[in-house]
Amino acid sequence: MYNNYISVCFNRKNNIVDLKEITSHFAVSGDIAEIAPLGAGLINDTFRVKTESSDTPDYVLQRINHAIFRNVGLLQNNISRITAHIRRKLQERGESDPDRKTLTLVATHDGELFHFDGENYWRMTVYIPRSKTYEQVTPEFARLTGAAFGEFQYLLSDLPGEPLGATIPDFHNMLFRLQQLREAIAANAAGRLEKVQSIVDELLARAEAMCKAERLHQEGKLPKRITHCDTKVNNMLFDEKGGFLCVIDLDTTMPGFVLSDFGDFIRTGANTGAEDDEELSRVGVDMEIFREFTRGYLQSASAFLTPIEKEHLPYGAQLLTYMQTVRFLTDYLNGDTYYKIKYPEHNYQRTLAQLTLLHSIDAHLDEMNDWIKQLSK
Ligand code: GN1
Ligand code: MG
Repeated sequence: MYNNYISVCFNRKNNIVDLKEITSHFAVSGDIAEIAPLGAGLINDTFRVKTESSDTPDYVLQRINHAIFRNVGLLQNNISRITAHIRRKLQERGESDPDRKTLTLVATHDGELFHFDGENYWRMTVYIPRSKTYEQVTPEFARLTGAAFGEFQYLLSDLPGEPLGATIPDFHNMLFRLQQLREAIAANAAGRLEKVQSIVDELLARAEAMCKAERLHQEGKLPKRITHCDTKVNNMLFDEKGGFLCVIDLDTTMPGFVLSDFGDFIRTGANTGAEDDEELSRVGVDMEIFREFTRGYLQSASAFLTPIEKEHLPYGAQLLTYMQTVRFLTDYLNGDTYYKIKYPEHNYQRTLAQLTLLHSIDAHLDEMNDWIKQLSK
C-alpha cells in the first residue's frame, strides 16, 4: 500500500510513515525529488529515493522485515563486512568500476548502519546508476550470472574474522523446513489442509531423500561456505548493455551449501514460467538456461568445488525447488503469515507452480547429470 506522489507508506498498524522523514536520518547528498516503490521482493519493502540533481546519486531505502530478520544489528554488520571485503578485493585486482560491482551502505548521521523509528528498522544503500533487474534471462545472461555467482562465493571464501552469523537460523536446513511443514499440518490454522492433502502426501513421501545434503554435511562430506542463499534471478543487477554488475539482497548471505545458490538460480532463472504462474503449462525447466548457467558457474567455481559438491548440483536444483514448494505450502497452511501475497490463494498457486517445476526438473535430472559430467571432463 504505497502512495508514490506524497512519499508515504503504511506500517503494519496502518499508520502513515513519512518516507522523507525516514530518509532525513541518513547521510544522503542532495535534495530528495521523489520516493517510489522499487522491485518485487516478497519480504522487505523497498523504495527508490531519487535526488534532484544528476550530480548526486539516487538511493535505495528499505524497511527491513523485522519479524523475519530478528537481529537487525547482526544483519547489517554482516552486509557491511561482505560489501567492504568484496570492494577491497575488486580494488586490489584493479577493477575499473567497483562502486557498480558491489553495494554501498549509507550510514545514518550518527554513523549507524540502520535507523529505528520506534517501530520499524530502515536501511539505505546507494542506487547503482543505470542498473536493471530481470525476471528471466537469456542463455548468455545465464552464463554470466553463473560465473558471477561462482565469483561471489570465491571472493567471500577468505572473509577475515569471525564466521558470518546466521541472519535466519536454519534458513536452508531442509530438516527444519519439514518440521515447520509438519507443525503447520498439525495446527491446520487456516483450515486449508483438506484442499492440499495430496500435495502434502507427495512432499512428505520425498522428505528423506530431500534431506541428503544435511546428512552429507553431518558425515563431513559436504562443506558449508559463505553462500548468498537467495540467488533469485531478480536479485542480480545488470548494466545497460547486459553485462553483469553485482549481486544484491545480501540479507541471507551466510554459511550454507553451494547447492543452495546453484539450485535457487535454476529454480527462478531457468523456469520457463513464473514462480507463481497461473498457467501451469508454462512452467518447466529451460535446459538451455541450465546448461549455460552451469557452464558459467563451473568456469569460476571449479577451482574450489569438491567432487561431491559438483556431482550434487542437479540435486541442488531439485532440493531448492522442493524446499520452496514446502515453504509456500507451509505458509498457505498457516494462513499466509510469511510471504507477501497479492490475492488470497496466492501461496496455493505458488505451491502448484513450484511443484510443477519440480516434476520437470525430476524429468530432466539424468540430462543435467550428464551435462555436469561433460563439463567436468
Ligand atoms: C524471498 O526477499 P525475496 O523476495 O528476494 C525469500 C527467499 C525465497 C523467495 C521466494 C528471507 O526472497 O528465501 O526463496 O522469497 N527470502 C526470505 O521467491 O525468506
Ligand atoms: Mg529480492
